[in-house]
Amino acid sequence: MISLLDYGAGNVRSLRNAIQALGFSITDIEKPSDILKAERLIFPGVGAFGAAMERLHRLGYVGPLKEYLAADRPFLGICIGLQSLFEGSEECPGVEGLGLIPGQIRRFDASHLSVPHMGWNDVRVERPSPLFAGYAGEKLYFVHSYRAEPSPENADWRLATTDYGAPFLSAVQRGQIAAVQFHPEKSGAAGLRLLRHFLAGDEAASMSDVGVSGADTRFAKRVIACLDVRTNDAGDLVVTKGDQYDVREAGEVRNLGKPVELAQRYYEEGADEVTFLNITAFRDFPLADQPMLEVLRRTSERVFVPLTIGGGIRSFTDANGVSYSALDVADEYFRSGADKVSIGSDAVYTVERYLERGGAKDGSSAIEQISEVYGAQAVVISIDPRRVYVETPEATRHFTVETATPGPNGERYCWFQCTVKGGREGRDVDAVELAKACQDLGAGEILLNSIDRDGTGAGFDHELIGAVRAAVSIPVIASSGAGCVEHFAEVFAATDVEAALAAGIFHRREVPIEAVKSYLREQGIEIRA
Ligand code: 1PR
Repeated sequence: MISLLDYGAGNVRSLRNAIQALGFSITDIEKPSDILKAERLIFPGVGAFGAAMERLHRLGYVGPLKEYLAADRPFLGICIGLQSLFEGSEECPGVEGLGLIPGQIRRFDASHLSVPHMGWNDVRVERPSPLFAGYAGEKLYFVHSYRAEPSPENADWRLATTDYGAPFLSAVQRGQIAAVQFHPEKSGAAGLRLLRHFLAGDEAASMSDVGVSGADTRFAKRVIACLDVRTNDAGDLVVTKGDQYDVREAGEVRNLGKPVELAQRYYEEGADEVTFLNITAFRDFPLADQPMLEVLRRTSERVFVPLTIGGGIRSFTDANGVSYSALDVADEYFRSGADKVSIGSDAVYTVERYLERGGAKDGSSAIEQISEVYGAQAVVISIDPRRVYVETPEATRHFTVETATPGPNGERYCWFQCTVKGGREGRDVDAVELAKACQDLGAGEILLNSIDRDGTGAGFDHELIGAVRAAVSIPVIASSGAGCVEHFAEVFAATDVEAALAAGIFHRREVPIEAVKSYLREQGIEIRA
């Protein structure tokens, strides 16, 4: 029997799904005394260090947890579950950790790294451990802004390290207590294998089968499959695909398949993440959209890489006059299996107000509220920009680029106008200022579309992507326009984005995900195999 220390802050649905998919059942820790009764305890810490420790204290869990750990009983910490074993964290100065491992958790240096460290990286296993039995050096999925550095004081805990700027502890273990900074539940087959070792209590795994990996660890570029989902005229929820955001052909909504089946296919074909965009959610109340939530639930039971969902994340008052906050909507998406939520139109309105206030935060936005509870890494901003051409940079207050593809009247400059409602309405905000403002408000990643390139197969808009990439330190996903494998290598080389996303070429089976990955590998670009 596996006991799960879910203290009710954040999203552990993915972990529950993974444990159940591996055939184990879970008991929830509901009161302090349950901790000492546990046979095997998993602590999937989520959100911020301070909030996690504060909850543990409030629930009376700290004492029993320390006793459980002091007795060297089977324990697996994940992410904040690893960090909480230390004495404290720069994330919340003054808040005490469990203090089992000496030292402090510190933030990655965002002056020369994208932070959060979000994506697939190698793990250098430094000594044999049954946890890593059979580990063949596969990349594992990380998402965090703070990390523990290896030091002489924690040397006896050090199990694995990973490089991101400098080495950090990606796994620790002493006796029966282990913790990992990556997310095994989101790390595909390799992560599930590791999780199974802990769940099954494979302490006796044959030492000849214990993997110790090589010297270098390398962070991978991500390849993401995107599914635009909406209800067609027959009332079925379908994956569709626009041509510059127009999803109708001969009056009908294009139907490119069933959302759950397609998502599962992409997982099996090697997608590093899967994104669903509920493209008409701006019209309807998303919590009434039960089929979409059901799609998410079913997908998360069989897809073990990160899942993002966007569309309709905003506050809302329903027909009965009951008000829901954007956080309520996001809660429901997370409960249904999302690992990240993506905010489109609402981010544009938020930034308009933020700019009116002269760039001051007031805590009222969906971005701030969701990132406060779930962490910055759970909040993606989906930007839907369209080019606006001008003769000179002085012709607009917006950030312009000199473009290699001049406008219809030969204009040599353009800016990138943010739109809302699926591209239907342009606003007086540009993509660069939007990205910067959203980063300041607490977003953890930018999904950068281009209405001009969407569905054209003409390649990514490097001018747009380069401008946004240079303006923020959070990860950026290039989107719109992928037509062949070369386009992925080109966008990674030209803009240094962390991820590239495509839809049409995958749905129509024109370019399989494996082909993209093998081409990137041939070009010397690091990817997850
Ligand atoms: O505004 O918070 O409700 O979110 C709505 C979300 O739905 C936004 O993320 C917005 O991008 C998306 N959306 C709205 N309308 C459309 C449409 O197509 N009519 N889809 C739409 C945007 C863009 C992509 C697409 C890439 C790659 N889809 O993500 O997948 O352009 O396509 P390609 O590889 O085929 O070129 P809110």
